[in-house]
Amino acid sequence: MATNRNILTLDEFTIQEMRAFPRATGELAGLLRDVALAAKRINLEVNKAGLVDIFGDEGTINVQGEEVKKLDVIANDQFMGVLRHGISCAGIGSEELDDIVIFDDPVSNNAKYVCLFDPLDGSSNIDVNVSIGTIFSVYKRVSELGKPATEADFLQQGNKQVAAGYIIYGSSTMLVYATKRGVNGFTLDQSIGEYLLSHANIKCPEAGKMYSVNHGNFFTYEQPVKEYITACQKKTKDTGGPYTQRYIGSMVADVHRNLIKGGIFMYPTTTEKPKGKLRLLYECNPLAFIVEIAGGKATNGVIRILDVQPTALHQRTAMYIGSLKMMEELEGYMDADQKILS
Ligand code: P6P
Repeated sequence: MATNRNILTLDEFTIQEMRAFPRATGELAGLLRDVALAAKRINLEVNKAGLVDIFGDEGTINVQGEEVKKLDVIANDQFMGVLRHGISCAGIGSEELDDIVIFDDPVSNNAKYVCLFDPLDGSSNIDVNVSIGTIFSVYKRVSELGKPATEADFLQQGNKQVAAGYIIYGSSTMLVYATKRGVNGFTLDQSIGEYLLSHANIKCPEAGKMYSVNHGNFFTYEQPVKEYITACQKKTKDTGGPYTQRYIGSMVADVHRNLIKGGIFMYPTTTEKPKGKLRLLYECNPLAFIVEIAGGKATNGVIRILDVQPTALHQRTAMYIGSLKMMEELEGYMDADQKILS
């Protein structure tokens, strides 16, 4: 396929963005370049994951004499490697690691940013060839430059993010990232190994007709959520239903679809998971940042996801995210319930 010279690569785009901020140091652009490089390498591993059985099961030694690792671990190692050896990141928090990792070397201690990520969300779907994703979140440090990053750098509210994004490994590999200036999507052109700007200035449709939830947990959801889900299935004047139900079981894929086409994704608390299943810092905050910059909304059922004050690296939360009007419909049921309870 001839490459259209008018389509910006990710690097060209981030450099163009830097020109809008003469005081920009290029550190954030560098961090995004590091993330994009790691994602290219992960993409190669994801694409051949189906072949692992030919080369040997996880934990065994494959025909190349290498230990076969879980894809989550490979992805985590890739991100940690590029960020540790870059110049923009002072430390990371990862779904795969119990604690934050502070890079604590002279260059990293002078880096402005810290990064949190879920290296491979939905990885249980790999063996059935369903789309999976990487989610990342970038904060400007609050700790003193020149010294090692601290836990406080990572436990900031989501509304303090300077950038957030995801890579979806699906029918194509796409990197979507947001800063306060907007949300942009880049599709990987494998023939030249470059991400090309394919979805400029993404806006989340204000209304949508798709709702995404695990119906298997329906009877454990709180009453307002059950009422909203039921309304989605009925044609009523206020919901405009019946809607289409789509649930991939990979949050990046479900949220990406809703970001582009409109819709709502819900992962409520359940009796088994009274604090929710999804992780606040490296799953919900970055996706909430992206969707809100694109004009959508994200809450935990009580307040904005981005306003939750984190207290722990791996804390969980309920998550409701998507098109503004669908979120407002859902909140209508929640508010009505609160009035009854109050
Ligand atoms: P359930 C994947 O494991 C994940 O963290 C999200 O990507 C996904 O939306 C959710 O869990 C699916 O969870 O309980 O419906 O299988």
